[in-house]
Amino acid sequence: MSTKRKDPLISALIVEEYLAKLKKVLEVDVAIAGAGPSALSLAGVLAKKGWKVLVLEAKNEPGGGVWGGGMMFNELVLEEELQSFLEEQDIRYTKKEDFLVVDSVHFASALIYQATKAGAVILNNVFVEDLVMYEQRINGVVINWLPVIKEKMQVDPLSIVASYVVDATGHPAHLVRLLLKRNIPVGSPTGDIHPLQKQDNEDRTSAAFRALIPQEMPMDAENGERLVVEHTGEVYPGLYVTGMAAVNVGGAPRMGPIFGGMILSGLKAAKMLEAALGKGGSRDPA
Ligand code: 48F
Repeated sequence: MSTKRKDPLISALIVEEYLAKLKKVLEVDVAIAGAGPSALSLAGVLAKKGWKVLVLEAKNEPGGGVWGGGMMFNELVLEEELQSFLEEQDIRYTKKEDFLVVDSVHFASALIYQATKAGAVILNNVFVEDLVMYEQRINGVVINWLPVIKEKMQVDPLSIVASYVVDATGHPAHLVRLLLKRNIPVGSPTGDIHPLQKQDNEDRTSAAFRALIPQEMPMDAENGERLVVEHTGEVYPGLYVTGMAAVNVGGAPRMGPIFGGMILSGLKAAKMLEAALGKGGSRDPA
């Protein structure tokens, strides 16, 4: 048996592999902020088609709002039309009425597994703190460790260059908010300017403006599920929104523990991005 200590070797293996992985994703086709259900379905589809996809998740666990089901009863509901999606992802479900019911832990882990198996890279504990912008177009993200942000440490970030960036940060719509804060006009995919920016006399230093007043309305699952898909799309050159971020930009009711709309939003974003990427060509297809 070797007398060499295992501990430094274990550390070296981790450092080497992580740095190699990080180096590979410094330039990607699509960088997605947030790893909720819309991001994971989007990442899975694009990665499967050979695009280089990076998902950046602030928390330790990817999956966003999926894990807790409805009020911690860890089951979720999806519309019947998601049956083929669940089958493709190898997710077990129970069919009841017009709905499909899934175990939320099984659902979250399957989405993560399928996206990473397809080749998407997920970096967790990484917070997207800003955007890269070249000539009036979003061209990447600025990242830092979540603890650096939480502790308000004065540590400069690193940048990732991407052909397209997706705001999948859910309720905060963090990337869109970064533009609004700087008074950069953000449209909704349906063509409207964000309501906050329509107000000529808006006090742009007000807390409300800085917080980006959520456009999320009280619960109405039926309309929420339809509108989250409708509001999915490009809101600024190079920047797309999906999932609850799209709801908060376009305006729609919340929908609670029904998740078909999130998946359909991710799949719609995948289709749009694929068309856009096809025109520009991949930086480095897998
Ligand atoms: O909110 P979230 O699950 O995203 P989603 O795809 O799905 C929404 C549903 O889960 C649910 C719902 C359905 O009725 O309302 O809420 O829109 O996940 C968003 C993820 O983004 C991460 C956050 O930790 C979460 O996992 N996130 C938020 N801001 C950042 C971020 C950031 N600046 N950088 C990196 N990750």
